[in-house]
Amino acid sequence: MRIVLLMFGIAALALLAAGCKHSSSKSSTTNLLTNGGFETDQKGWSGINGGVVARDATHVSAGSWAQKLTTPGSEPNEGNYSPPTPVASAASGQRWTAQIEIYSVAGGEKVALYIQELNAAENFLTTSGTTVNLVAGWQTIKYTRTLTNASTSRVSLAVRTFETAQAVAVWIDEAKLNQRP
Ligand SMILES: [Ca+2]
Repeated sequence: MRIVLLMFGIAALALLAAGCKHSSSKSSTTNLLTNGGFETDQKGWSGINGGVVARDATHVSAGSWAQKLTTPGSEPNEGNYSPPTPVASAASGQRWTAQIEIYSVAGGEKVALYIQELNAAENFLTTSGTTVNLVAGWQTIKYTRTLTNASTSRVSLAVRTFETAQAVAVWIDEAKLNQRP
């Protein structure tokens, strides 16, 4: 009887864990970036260097909502960055991939997709990425990096205008961060 009760207890715990929104269950193929689809809100996302982010439904890759990123064009490197907090298991030597769907109305913008390494206090340490000249419509940008900073314990994703000041309005959806084996 004790064994049966114990098994029931384990099953109940497993159900509780499965139903918990903050479950830390992870695998190498799981998207570890929370809220990359913007379906409810854009909690955790921020604009930086004048970049403004807003939940928007004008152009959507999946679901009903995307993020509209607007930059003023005052300087290069205007854009956004993602919430790093849920990705707490990053470490130097690990290989990570960032991926977004991004929409340009007419094309011509030059943007960078970055993986940012942060320490436990969420201070930025190392940023690296890939640059793309956008074409009109939806396109996928993907970037893989092996983390290098010994103090890295978190990663986040960022989209920025690159090299020159550009006033842009683009839409971002299906943002992902995956740890690769
Ligand atoms: Ca979406």
